[in-house]
Amino acid sequence: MIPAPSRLDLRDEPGYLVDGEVQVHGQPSAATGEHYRIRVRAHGIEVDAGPAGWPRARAVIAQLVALTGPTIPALDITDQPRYRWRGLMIDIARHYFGPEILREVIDLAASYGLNVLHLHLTDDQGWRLQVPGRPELTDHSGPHDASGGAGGYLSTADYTGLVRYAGERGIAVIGEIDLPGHSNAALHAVPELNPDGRSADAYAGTDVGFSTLESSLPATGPFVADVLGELARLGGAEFVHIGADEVQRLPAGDYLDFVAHLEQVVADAGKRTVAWQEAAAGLCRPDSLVQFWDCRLDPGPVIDAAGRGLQVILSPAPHTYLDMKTDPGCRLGQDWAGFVDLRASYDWDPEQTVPGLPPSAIAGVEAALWTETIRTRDDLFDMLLPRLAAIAEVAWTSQQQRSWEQFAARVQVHRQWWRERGYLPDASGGTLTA
Ligand code: TNX
Repeated sequence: MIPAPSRLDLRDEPGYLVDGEVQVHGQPSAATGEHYRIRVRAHGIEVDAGPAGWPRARAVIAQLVALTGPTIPALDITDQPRYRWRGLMIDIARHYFGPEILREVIDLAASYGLNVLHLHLTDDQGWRLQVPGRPELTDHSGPHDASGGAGGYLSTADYTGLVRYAGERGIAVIGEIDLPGHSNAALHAVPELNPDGRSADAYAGTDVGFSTLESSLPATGPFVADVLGELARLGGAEFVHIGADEVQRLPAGDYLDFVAHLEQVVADAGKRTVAWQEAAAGLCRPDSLVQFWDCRLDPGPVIDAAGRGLQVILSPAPHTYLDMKTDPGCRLGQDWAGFVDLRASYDWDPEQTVPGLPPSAIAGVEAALWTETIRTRDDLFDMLLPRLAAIAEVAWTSQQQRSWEQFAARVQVHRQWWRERGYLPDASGGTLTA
């Protein structure tokens, strides 16, 4: 047993994570990937990792120190993730959450080995990313939210600051500008995007599907190129998310043509496209990704897209939608996909989620926290925990190595850690012990 350090500085360079009595040494190996090995011995902690494995090893050591108390048992851990896409989506459009809270979210996601933070930046209720050259977007559609309260937006400096902060923790930021639907904030801010040339009213509410851009209007092409181009320029990942969900106001053919156009704009900006499931039949490039979410829809187009070489991210709502209530008494959330309790978020197999989808087409798993009913920082963490830990384990660990009973027992230990880190109020264990 080795005395735990009194101080653990996770910002240090790989190789020396801690000072004091426990040292970490080892060099990044030449192999690619996120694998790592940790050996805790009397003389210190040895880490060996692939180039992307260091943040994972650091997070595990931090967990060990936090959870095992004043001594760390001698042990060996060798691990690598099941899936290469392990994401969390946060909707900052319905209710705005700024850089400070998002950094806390990044820290939490990093603790559980996630590697993608997907930010849903625009929707009917608000536009949350500064776009230089188009100040009207944030001037007119930044200042309010889905409940008529004050909104906010990320400046380009805020955004690139988050990209950097996340990157230091092994997390890529994927921005989403939801097009052509979920676009009332744009239609409100930019009159020329409306067929009658008049600004749409601002929208505070939670309906979906009522707004769309029209590709036939002269202002639409330049608008799309500007906003997607800016997102691509801000960097953070090789991907840009174009949304493309729930468009009820366009004929199917026009919608799919619009998707193909958006995908081309993203490619012209040097990035790969991610789009929600509805867009599957419109995506033409095999390097694009489809994000599955709605188990009620025909999965045929998603399976066909996989047949064309596209990879699929799995966000099945009955398992990964953290805006769903956990039970009828849950004070926050919706229930259109049923109740998503801890077991529902843990006890599922990505390979069984879309019947007919080959396992080789699965890029990974992403949890989603939509914020129609989530207004405060405490609401946010109350819905994230403990279910995010469950989804992280689904994304990280092979099916055979997972056990609901063992996980449920381990989560109890983590609750105290979350309280100590301020994610949960002292008396709370998250949504499930309300
Ligand atoms: C569906 S999932 C939506 C969102 C809502 C969410 C609420 C998806 C791509 N679209 O616009 O916020 O349900 O659960």
